Amino acid sequence: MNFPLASLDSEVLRHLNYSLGHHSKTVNHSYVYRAFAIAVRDRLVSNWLKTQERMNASDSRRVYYLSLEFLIGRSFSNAVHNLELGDAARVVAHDYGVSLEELAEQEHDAGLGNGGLGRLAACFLDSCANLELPVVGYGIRYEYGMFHQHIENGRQVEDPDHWLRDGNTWEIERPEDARRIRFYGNTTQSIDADGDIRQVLIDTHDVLAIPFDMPIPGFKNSTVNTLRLWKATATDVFDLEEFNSGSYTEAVASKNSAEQITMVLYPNDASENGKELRLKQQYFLVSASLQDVMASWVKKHGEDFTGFAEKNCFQLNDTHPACAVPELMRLLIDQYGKSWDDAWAVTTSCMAYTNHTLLPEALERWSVRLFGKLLPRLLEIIYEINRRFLKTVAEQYPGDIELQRRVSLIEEGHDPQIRMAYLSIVGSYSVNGVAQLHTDLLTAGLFSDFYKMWPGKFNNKTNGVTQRRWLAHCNPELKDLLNETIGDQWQKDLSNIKKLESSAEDAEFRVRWREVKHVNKQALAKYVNENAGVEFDPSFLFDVQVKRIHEYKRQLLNVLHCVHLYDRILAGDTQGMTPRCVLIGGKAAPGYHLAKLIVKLINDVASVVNSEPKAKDWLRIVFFPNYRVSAMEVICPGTDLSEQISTAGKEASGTGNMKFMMNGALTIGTLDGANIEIREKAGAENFFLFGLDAAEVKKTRENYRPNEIIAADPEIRRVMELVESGHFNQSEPGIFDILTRGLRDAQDQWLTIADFRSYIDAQKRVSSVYQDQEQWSRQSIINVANSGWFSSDRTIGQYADEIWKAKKL
Ligand code: 26W
Repeated sequence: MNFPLASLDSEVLRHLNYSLGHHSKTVNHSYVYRAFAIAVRDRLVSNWLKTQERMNASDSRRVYYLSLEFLIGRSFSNAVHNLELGDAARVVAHDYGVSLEELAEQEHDAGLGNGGLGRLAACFLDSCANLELPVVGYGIRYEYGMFHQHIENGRQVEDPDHWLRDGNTWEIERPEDARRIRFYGNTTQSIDADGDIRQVLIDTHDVLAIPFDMPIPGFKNSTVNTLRLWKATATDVFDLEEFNSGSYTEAVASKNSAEQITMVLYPNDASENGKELRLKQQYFLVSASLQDVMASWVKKHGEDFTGFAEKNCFQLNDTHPACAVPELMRLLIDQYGKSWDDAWAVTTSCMAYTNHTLLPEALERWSVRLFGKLLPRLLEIIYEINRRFLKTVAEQYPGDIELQRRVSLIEEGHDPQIRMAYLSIVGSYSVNGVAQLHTDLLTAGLFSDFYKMWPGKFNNKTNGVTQRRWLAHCNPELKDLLNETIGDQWQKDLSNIKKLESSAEDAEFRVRWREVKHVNKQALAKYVNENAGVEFDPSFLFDVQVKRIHEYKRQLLNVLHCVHLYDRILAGDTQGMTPRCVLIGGKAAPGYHLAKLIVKLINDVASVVNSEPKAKDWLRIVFFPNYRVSAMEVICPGTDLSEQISTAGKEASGTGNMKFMMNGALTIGTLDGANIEIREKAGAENFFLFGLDAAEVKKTRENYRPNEIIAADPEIRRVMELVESGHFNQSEPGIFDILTRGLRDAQDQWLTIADFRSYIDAQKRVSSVYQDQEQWSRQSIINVANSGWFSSDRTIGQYADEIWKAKKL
């Protein structure tokens, strides 16, 4: 099945004419982009269909990656790159008077995720396609993705992100695969055809799930995998009662309430807010996806599910899709008439769970009351799972009532809660953390009771990122230099990048290395100027922290350091100082007031510093608005110093840290998450370490006296006094008091003041190494040469071998 395609230029013209209805070549860039995108997409279609056939024919186990978030960003240049269409596309674009880069910028980011967890899912899909693994992503097609952020008077303002406004070339609607999702109602018993008692759900409110498929192209191979995103819509059977009572319009309007389910992505990345609509989204995704997978099983194997788990596996991206455990039980028992024991054997052999956070406030719990109202049958099943589980605990550890209370799937209290992480652990055969430290902390802390019961269930899979997006196509200058130096195999297999290491000692190579960085810094400076109106000087050190704004990530520590530099500049103490451009970017959850106040502080410090003539030659600060995937593609190639400064024990892994490393930045960081592994691979001498480690953090909390630290260190004291005096915001006295009081509070969870001195000293080491450009280049090259471990191809290889037991197509 090869569909004949003409040359790219005639295909683009044909789509401009016949798909979009435009005739001239002077049409606007948006239409040219769309014609291009369709022409590129056409080149994926036959391999896409073939990949589906190969998947159906293969007897490998198939994997379904269930995630409420896929932060894929743009697809156009990714597809052009993977199909090796770059040269041809450049020429055709030129005919339309536009560069390929300008065309690419026409595409809206698919911002269907918050941050790390969603972007990881996108990198994983890319790696699965590169490795030709039979993996399908299942997610939600949010009408509105992550909000757009702009800054007004230093504060974050959110605007809706209607990313589908100009259409989405990369999706194909498949109404024939629609699934019915049932909410609310009551459970009752009935007798089935065999005379057996069955639980049935009646009086439900039903919604349809319509799939939209997006192609995920492999790199220079013929594999095109699928990301299937579900959209909610009304069933066309209208509510008869409403209909007959003359409420025709009301009945039609109910369409609206169905479509609400997939209207908007929840923009919280660390605290679950317990909203019913969010639980609806979770169940909607899970039920539609499981029904989809089971329907294709039944088509091939009939209703015998004994071999199902051997051939199918569901990876749960955090607990957001944890309803998959009781939903698979429900489908097997209620729909296909299986016994509890058979259903449980299948379920616990095909579910695997990844945890992405240690923060207690991010651990999902659902009120039993709310859950039982929305999903009454699932609640019954969860109770039964728990009853049986606690019975085995009682048998294994007789008399340990306290243990039973601790591990129960239900947290008792005046408003009992379902613990979704525990449900996921009990229902899965594999539980993993996302960096070695994170996994160690999980098994020793949060999940220790379960680890003692089932040590073999737990494993680590250190995160990774795709070097195709995060090196080859975001940093073409470096790509070319690498290809010339070590060949181009690293794009397929990043372990090859180790060959670069010897070039660190080659002085001519280091000159070229710096030339590449310089070009990227110029591009970043231009981008900063266009988006934030601040001039960055490419001869300064570019010091960057971009990620969600959160107390534990300690953007505050970064700002305090900026204030310290500013204080030194004002005092004329610039001995040994290195001129810096500091860039901070990221979104705060709309309801997270402290995080929003941190954004305001960064902006206010930036505006005072940037308008101080004495600071001009030493320090520029910018808060970069609306940080997103496509912004990172410009930011990471131009970065010298990567800020990874979370309180040790809080950042599960981090993945931005890996993108910066691949692009030649050096890291200043704590012993947290994957920073530890980055430092191990790069060598301690090529990493700027500071701060308490996770064990010390725990110990320090017992007797923490930040005020004494502040009083004893004049430099720190002056920084606090500058902020507290209102120097950075004269018109709103006391506005930052909540922040400074938090820093001085003995209960401060994040120990910012405890790490401040060590951070200042590490930044001094950064400054002095940067002044030796030869040394900086050596260390930068060594970092890149040792970034092979952080390819998501390595991570996915481990998931495939150790958890999924899935084989290459
Ligand atoms: C709405 C509730 C909620 C709660 C937690 C939404 C999202 C979360 C995620 C677990 C937050 C998240 O993105 N975690 C990040 O996952 C990355 C990929 O594993 C890690 O690299 C980051 O360290 C971790 O913070």
